[in-house]
Formats: sequence, structure tokens, C-alpha cells
Amino acid sequence: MADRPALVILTGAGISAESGVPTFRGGGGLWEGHRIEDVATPGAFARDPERVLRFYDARRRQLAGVEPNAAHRALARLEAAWDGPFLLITQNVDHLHEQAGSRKLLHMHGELLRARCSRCGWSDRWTGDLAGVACPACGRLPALRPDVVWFEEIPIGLDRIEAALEACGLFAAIGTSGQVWPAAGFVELARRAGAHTIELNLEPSEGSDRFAERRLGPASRIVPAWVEELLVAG
Ligand code: BJW
Repeated sequence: MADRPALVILTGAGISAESGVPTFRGGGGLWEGHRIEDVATPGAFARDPERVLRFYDARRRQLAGVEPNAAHRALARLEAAWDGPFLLITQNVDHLHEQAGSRKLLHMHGELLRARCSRCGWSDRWTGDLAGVACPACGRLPALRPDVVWFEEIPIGLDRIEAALEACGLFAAIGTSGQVWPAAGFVELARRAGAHTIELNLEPSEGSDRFAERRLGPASRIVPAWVEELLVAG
């Protein structure tokens, strides 16, 4: 494949739903039974660190044994075959894209399988529980937190993301509700750059009408089909 447009893909919780990782919003979602401000803000962690850490410990345990699905694998295949600039931005804190083989990947909302010390800044891969554990570097407790981006915190890699969107010719958003900013605004940046924009989702997202094209259905079906189309068109 030659002369491909620069491709930027944004993924959200919907791409991992069929791997058994719950989404955030809607029936059975992660926020059901939790007020966001009790578990996913710096204020929540300052008020009640044990509660926040228990919420994330349970989610980290849920990740053990989950496997990438056909949609994750199709995106890894696309990256390997794409002869042009490529960036996969995920809002997901799971590790399913890298497990499927994606490498040009940016976790804009952090990673659940990493821990960070809120006091001394130490950070590393972390697969166990965090509740009741002192920081291995500075020894303070409570101090360790999951290395994820909560509301009111600045997402990771925004400069790189903005540069990629400004240069992109094709932008796809997969399995995201379009309710969380700044990710919800990426389609607008891509449109301004003149990119073709496409949404792939089970149902139309909040900002669905901002996309030039949309495909509806489960990610494990519609993402591999879209990838095959792109590869055949090459
Ligand atoms: C399927 C499927 C299948 C299902 N196949 N599809 C007003 C205006 C603008 C901004 C704000 C505002 N008020 C407040 C803000 C800022 C705030 C914000 O957006 N708030 C909103 C609630 C309004 N944002 C922030 O605070 C962010 N930081 C920030 O703005 O900093 C300031 C700044 C930024 C930039 C420049 C200058 C200053 C930080 C946001 C951090 C979000 N963190 C979380 C938690 C991460 C840790 C954790 O995992 O617990 O990230 S919140 C949560 O939502 C998580 C997700 O990544 C994120 C997005 O969710 P996602 O992926 O879209 O999931 P769902 O569940 O919403 O949707 C699932 C979708 O899948 C649905 O569409 C389904 O249809 C679909 N689906 N099954 C395909 N099988």
C-alpha cells in the first residue's frame, strides 16, 4: 500500500465490551451505582482514598484473563499494513490494544495496569491491588494511585494528538459515547484539517452528526469489515 492518508483512530470502551470489559455509561455500565465524583476525581481520592482504590482494584482484577477481540486484532493488522502516518489513540485504560499487537498507540486516559505515587511521582507497571500498599519509593501511605486520568486532570499526550489531528486525512472514532472532553472534540479538529470522518459504534454517539459517515453494529463485526475495505482499496 502506498501514499496512504494520515490515519488517526480514537477508541473508547465499546471496543472492549465484547472482551468482557464493562463500558462506563448505560445499563450495567461502570458508573451505575457510583457517582463519578466519588470515584473518578482527584477530590474523591483526597477525601476517601481507600474507597477509590478498592473501586480500581476490583476493575484491575476483572482485567485478568480478558482477551482482545476481533476489533482490536483488526486495528493491529491495519497498523502493520498502513503505509502512511498512523496513530491509535485510546481512551481505554485496559491493555487489549497492545495485547493484540498495536504499537503506535497512545493511552490518553492512562493505564490501569500502572501505578503512580501521588506524593513523589514514582510510577511503574502494577498488576496487584493498591489499597493499603505503601509507595515502594517514598514509603508513604496512602499515596499510590492508579496511573489513570480522572475528571479535572489533563489527558496524556495532547500535543501529539493535536499535531496528528491537524495533519490527518482520515479519522475514525470507534465505540465511544462522545460525552467526555477533550476526546469528544477530536472529530471537529479532524474535520477542520479536511479529513474524512467516520464513526463506528453500536448506536449513534452524542456527536454522531459531526461525522461524515457512520457504521452501526458491534465492534467485533464492523471494525474488521471496515479494515478489510481499507486494505482492499489499497
Ligand atoms: C459499542 C459496543 C460494541 C457498546 N461495539 N460499540 C463541559 C464542556 C467541555 C468539557 C467539560 C465540560 N464539563 C467538564 C468538562 C471536562 C471533563 C468532561 O468531559 N466532563 C464531561 C462529563 C462533560 N473532562 C475532563 O475533566 C478531562 N480533562 C480535562 O478536560 O482537562 C482540562 C483540559 C483538557 C484539554 C485542554 C485543556 C484543559 C479528563 C477526562 C478524563 C476521563 N476519565 C475517564 C476515567 C478514566 C479512568 C477509569 O477508567 O476509571 O475516562 S471517565 C470515562 O469516560 C473514561 C473513558 O475513557 C471516558 C469515555 O468513555 P467512553 O469510552 O466513551 O465510554 P462510554 O461508556 O461512555 O461509551 C461506550 C460506547 O461504546 C457507547 O457509545 C456505546 O454505544 C458503545 N458500545 N458496546 C461498539 N459492542
